[in-house]
Amino acid sequence: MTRTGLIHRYRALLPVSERTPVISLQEGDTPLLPTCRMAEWVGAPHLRLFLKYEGLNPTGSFKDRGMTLAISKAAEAGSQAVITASTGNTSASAAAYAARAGMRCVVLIPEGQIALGKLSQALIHGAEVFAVQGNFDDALTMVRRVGEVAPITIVNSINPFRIECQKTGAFEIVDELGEAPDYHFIPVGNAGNITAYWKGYKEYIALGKCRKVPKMMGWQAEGAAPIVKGEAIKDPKTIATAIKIGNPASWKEALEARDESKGMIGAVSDDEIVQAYLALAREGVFCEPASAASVAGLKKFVRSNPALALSSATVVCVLTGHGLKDPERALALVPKPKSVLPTVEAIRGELGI
Ligand code: AN7
Repeated sequence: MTRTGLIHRYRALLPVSERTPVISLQEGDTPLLPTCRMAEWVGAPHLRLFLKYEGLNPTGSFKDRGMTLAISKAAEAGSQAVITASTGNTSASAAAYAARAGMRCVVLIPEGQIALGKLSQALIHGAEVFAVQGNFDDALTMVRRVGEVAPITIVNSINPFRIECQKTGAFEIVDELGEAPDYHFIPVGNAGNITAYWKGYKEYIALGKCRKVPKMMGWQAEGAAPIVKGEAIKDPKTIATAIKIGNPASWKEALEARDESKGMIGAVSDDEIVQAYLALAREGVFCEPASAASVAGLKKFVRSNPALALSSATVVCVLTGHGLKDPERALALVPKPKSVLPTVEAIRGELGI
């Protein structure tokens, strides 16, 4: 199949017309990777376990799914500038799509708290980046206020076109499996993605494209788990900077996804996230730490649900962003390369072969 981008591919199910200019980088159509040893690693060896590898989108995260429509609709409305608050990936995506559309892009990031890859993307695409002396929630509050008074389109997930096109992730999973999975594991930060996937599954079952919907299993980082705790967190803490969010914009919708699907939203520790991140890397899949929260969540869930340990259910874990986004985290977890003399003997000596 030729890559066309999401707006062309799912046009009939999106709010577009012939008048909508399509701003695309051929996003979507990401791999649904079968796993090798991960099912065993999570303690449920018989699961049919798949990884929706969203890191292979054009800017390296799932954010491109929603951004293609948000920027296209902004262009259709004649907007010349967009603004977003971001823990990194939204800013990278907004910057790239705005560049493509020839629009000005303004980005507010929490100072010193976003991964290097993401920052470099926003800057290289020419976004006007401001490091706010505060956290993501402070930055989002500012974006809402600026959006109210200035002629600029907000492209955070409070922009409904973002969620609307992110739902295509669910379409792709069902299109590929021929049915919805039994469980859908997903990291939760601002809670837009869990909202979008749930919308996608519900639309597909209404269209008769699947006969069931999955249980939506959302995972926050323990130090940034407002939905699990039931109250906003003033000073969220986690190494998974992408989901370091204390007051999610789509909180209510995430609870609906959880409750309507009979799923759950839980929390995993930074250590559990790191262990999943490393286990994924050991089978060739490099995602960013926040993404590994889905797999860490699955492992934790299996521990408290012995029935799942023996089950052959179909499970999809979404890996939301590429590992290259945060090279500093990867390097902090592994030994540095050893310096050797440029001789065969030196290498053989080191390797013992
Ligand atoms: C890799 O970029 O919020 O629950 O500003 O980058 O839909 O927020 C990123 C979120 C998961 C959480 N994984 O998704 C941003 C931003 C990765 C992410 C999430 C994010 P939502």
